[in-house]
Amino acid sequence: MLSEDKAKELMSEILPDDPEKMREILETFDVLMMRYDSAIREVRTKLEILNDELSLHGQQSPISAINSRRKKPMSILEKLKRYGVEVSLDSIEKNLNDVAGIRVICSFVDDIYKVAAMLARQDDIKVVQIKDYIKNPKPNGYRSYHMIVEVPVFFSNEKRPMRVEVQIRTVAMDFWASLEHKMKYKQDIENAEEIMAQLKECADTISETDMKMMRIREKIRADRTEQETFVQP
Ligand code: 0O2
Repeated sequence: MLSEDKAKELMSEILPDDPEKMREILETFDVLMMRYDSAIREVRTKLEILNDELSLHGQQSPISAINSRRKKPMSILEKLKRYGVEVSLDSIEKNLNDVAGIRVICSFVDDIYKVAAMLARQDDIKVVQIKDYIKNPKPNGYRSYHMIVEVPVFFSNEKRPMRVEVQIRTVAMDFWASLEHKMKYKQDIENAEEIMAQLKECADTISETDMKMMRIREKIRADRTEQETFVQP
C-alpha cells in the first residue's frame, strides 16, 4: 500500500505544474483507462460465451465466476517505478501487461486448461505470455494459470490491440490466494517464517484436494456412463 507522501511524490513526477498541460495528461489518461475497460469487456464476453456453450445440455459449467478489475492509478505508477521505466502514459501501454485484469474461477483443474486453450485458439486473440504456476507453483505455494493476451478493440476511428492479464484458477486456489494476499498487508506479524511455512502447507493440501475432487468427478462420470450403457434397450 502506498503512503500518502509516496503517492504525492509520484504524482508530482508525472503531473506538470502548468494546469493546461495537467488537464491534457489527465484527459489522455482517461482515454487510456477507457480502452482498458473496453478490452476487459471484450475478453470477458469471450469467456462468458465459452462458458454458456460448455454448460449446454446439462453439462456442468467449467467457470464458476469471472471477476475483473482495472489497476488503480497509484498502483500503475508504483509498478512503473518498481520496474525502473519511464513514468509516462506511453510507458503504461509499453511496459505494463496487467492494467486490465480478469480472474476466472473454475470448478476443476482440467477446466482451467480447457478454458485457456479455447481462449487461445480464437483467431483474434494473441497470446503474449503464459505463466503456469499450477505446474510450477511459486515457492510460497501460489498456484494459478496466468495468460497475457492481446485483443483488438474497435474504437470510432481506429482498431487497437490491447493487453489483458487473465488469471485462471480453481475455487480452492482462489480461496488460498485471496487470504494470503490479505495477510500480506499485515507487516507486523511475528514468526513470519513459521506462518509462511504453514501457508505453503495449506496451499499443498489445497492442491491435493483439487486433484482428489477431479478424480471423484471422473468416477461419478464413469459410473453414470456405465449405468446409461446398461439401461440401453
Ligand atoms: P493485483 O492487485 O492482484 O493486480 P509483478 O506483478 O511485477 O510482481 P509479474 O511477473 O507481472 O510480476 O507477476 P506474476 O507473477 O505474473 O503475478 C502477478 C499477479 O499474480 C499479482 O498481481 C497477483 O494478482 C497474483 N500473484 C502472483 N503471486 C502471488 C502470490 O504469491 N500470492 C497471491 N495472493 N497472488 C499472487 P499484483 O500486481 O501483485 O496485484
